[in-house]
Amino acid sequence: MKELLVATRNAGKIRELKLLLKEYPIAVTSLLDYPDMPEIIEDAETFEGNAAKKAVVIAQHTGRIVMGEDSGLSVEALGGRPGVYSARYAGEKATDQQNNTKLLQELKDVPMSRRKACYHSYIALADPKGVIGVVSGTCHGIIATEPHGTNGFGYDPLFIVPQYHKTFGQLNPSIKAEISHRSWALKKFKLEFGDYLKRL
Ligand code: ITT
Repeated sequence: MKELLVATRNAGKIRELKLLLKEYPIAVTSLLDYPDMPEIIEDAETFEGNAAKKAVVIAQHTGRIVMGEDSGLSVEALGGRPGVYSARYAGEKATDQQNNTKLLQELKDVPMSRRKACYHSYIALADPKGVIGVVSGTCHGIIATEPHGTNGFGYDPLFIVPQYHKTFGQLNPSIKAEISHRSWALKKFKLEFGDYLKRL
């Protein structure tokens, strides 16, 4: 079977990307399948820059076409933080739970009316010559005052989806696959770069 290598070590992302790409007859693999790949320093100031860097570093190392995804949460009352630092919000090796605790702490005096947030996903495709393209998607929500549910990953137990009055932690993964930032980015990706997936 043909293979698409995604330059990520995040198991939650990999699970979602596999579900979102399931109509293609390709095996979606990640850096967890290739432990000897180089470390990628995420030093760009934008999601787009980091997504491109992940894809290019691994494409140049492997000589293959590679997908990179950079994502995060922007909270209005925090001026857009944690943003590109979402994975390391509570520290360099922070767990999802530590990041969620920090977010709740920072928002402890903020009323529901001011807890608007937005997830962003940027997906890049690269070959050894460089970036082929980058697409993005967003998903709007509200940050809960305590965690609910265990589905998803990252900030999902705190991310209330207004149309369902539930967090992504509570909602079925099939619903997240229809409306998430990652799913919107993937929809664009399929329109713009679907041919690359067929020619892998
Ligand atoms: P890779 O760089 O290896 O892909 P990472 O976890 O470091 O893994 P990012 O730098 O893109 O990935 O950080 C994304 C963080 O944003 C992630 O760790 C979560 O904290 C948060 N995040 C992104 N998408 C999310 C989602 O769908 N649900 C919950 N949290 C999400």
